[in-house]
Amino acid sequence: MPSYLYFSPTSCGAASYMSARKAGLIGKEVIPILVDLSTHTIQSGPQKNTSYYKVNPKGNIPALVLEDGTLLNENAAVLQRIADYADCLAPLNGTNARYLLQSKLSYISSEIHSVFGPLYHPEDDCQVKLWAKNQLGKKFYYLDRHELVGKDYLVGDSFTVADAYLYIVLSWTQEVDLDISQFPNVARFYKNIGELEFVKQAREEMDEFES
Ligand SMILES: N[C@@H](CCC(=O)N[C@@H](CS)C(=O)NCC(=O)O)C(=O)O
Repeated sequence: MPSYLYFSPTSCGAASYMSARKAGLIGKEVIPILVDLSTHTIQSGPQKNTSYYKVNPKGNIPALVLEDGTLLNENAAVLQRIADYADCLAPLNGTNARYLLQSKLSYISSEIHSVFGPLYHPEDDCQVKLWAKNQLGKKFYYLDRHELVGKDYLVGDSFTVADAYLYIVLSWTQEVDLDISQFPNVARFYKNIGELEFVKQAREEMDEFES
């Protein structure tokens, strides 16, 4: 039995799709299902045109409905579940490197991803937006000076689900007019991940899903 990944192409759920593509899981262990986040409606598969809230009462993406029907959500957990279907996207469970991966996933989720929220809400106060941009600047500075110095990946020397997650949240900087060129290691990381063949392939597939 496969699991079902609910995603949309530009949301954080795209990190799960990219990771599943990298590991060759798409269409096998992982069946992707497109969701329109503006209406919370499922856009593909047998549940097409039904409310996404019936699958995930939180209404957010990503969600992974596992083989036994269990609903798993929150990026940090979903990404690790996907990694564990393969053996190339995360260090082994129980190792220090795996705990390090969990710490990076939590950092991206709580310190970076969540701060983008106000920047996507036109009705939010300018002061709040300014605060969000300042906060993100501080986080990118930290990544630039500490996490990504001379490194291509966040954990170890190969691509993990943490890289997929960071890549997707960095892609939002263009949409909210945040310049990352002042953080050269962050900008290099974003460019290099974007040039990986499976990332390009995943992006094309996700866009085709939409049309
Ligand atoms: N805490 C959640 C946040 C997920 C989240 O914010 N997803 C956004 C897309 S990037 C979403 O689905 N927004 C629409 C909504 O919440 O209704 C996680 O880490 O997975």
